[in-house]
Amino acid sequence: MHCRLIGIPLQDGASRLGCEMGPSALRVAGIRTALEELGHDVTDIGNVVIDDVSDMRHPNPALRNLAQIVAWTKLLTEVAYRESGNGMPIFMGGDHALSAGTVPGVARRAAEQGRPLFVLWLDAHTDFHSLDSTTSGNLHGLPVAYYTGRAGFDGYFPPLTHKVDPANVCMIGIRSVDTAEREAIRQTGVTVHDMRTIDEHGVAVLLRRFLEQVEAVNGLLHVSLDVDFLDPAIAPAVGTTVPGGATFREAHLVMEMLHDSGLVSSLDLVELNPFLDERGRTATLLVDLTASLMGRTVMDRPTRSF
Ligand code: 5AB
Ligand code: MN
Ligand code: MN
Ligand code: MN
Repeated sequence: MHCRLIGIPLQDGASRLGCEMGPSALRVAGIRTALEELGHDVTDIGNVVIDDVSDMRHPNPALRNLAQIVAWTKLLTEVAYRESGNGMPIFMGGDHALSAGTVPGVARRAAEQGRPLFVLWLDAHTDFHSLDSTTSGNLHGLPVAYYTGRAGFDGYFPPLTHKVDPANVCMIGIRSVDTAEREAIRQTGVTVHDMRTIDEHGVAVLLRRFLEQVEAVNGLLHVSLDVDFLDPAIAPAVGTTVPGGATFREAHLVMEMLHDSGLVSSLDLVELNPFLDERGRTATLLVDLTASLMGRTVMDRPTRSF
């Protein structure tokens, strides 16, 4: 596979500074070598950055860095569209606001290929606020609402040419949902597997069901991995830790099954805040999870097994 590494030093969507160092930490942790060792051919296109922006006003006074995030969204939609035509893009964030650009960009590519796009959202949070409903004002809490076409973004964010059908979005790992998000998400067809559901059924059953759905219609699959999907005990380098997250083996199993499915066409690695890390262990874990997704196994397996 030809992998395209894209650094996105974006931190304006989060309240804590430090995500802009994410791409560097992933490079230092050896993401390129890990992929090359698996036989992939890798191009690192470097970091992309926005130009200076002027202010943008909105009735919600809580909103932070709206003009910046709008500029990132426009830029990243273009970059994601372009790079998804050159191989498999791996978007190295940067905070989760970047998915407001990467997902619409790959959605446009999928539509051109006549294939539906699916999104696997691995996160503690649903990121389903509108510009009006967020009370923190942190725009990394909005991307899913935007790319699925929730109302309230018009006149601020770029008009969506290709929205993702909410029925094609599956969230796993959820354990922190604001009241406004809960109401809004209930009215969509988004599948939300919270941690209790994982405890009761096991992550493999839930993921297999979703992968079968993607495969049945020859879909493309975008995976968005927020560091806070993982339990903070194994992944401390994130500003929004929530206890009770995915374990080391649950996370690797998800990645291994994704690899076996052969369906993944693009990946976000987001919310890594190296300033909060302990000797690079979270960055290293993200690189190892990416390697599992791209084919690293303990033993050869006789058949594919998702
Ligand atoms: B992340 C919260 N819902 O809106 C908000 O880390 C958290 O990209 C958002 O999932 C977390 O501020 C955004 C409380
Ligand atoms: Mn998130
Ligand atoms: Mn999160
Ligand atoms: Mn976060």
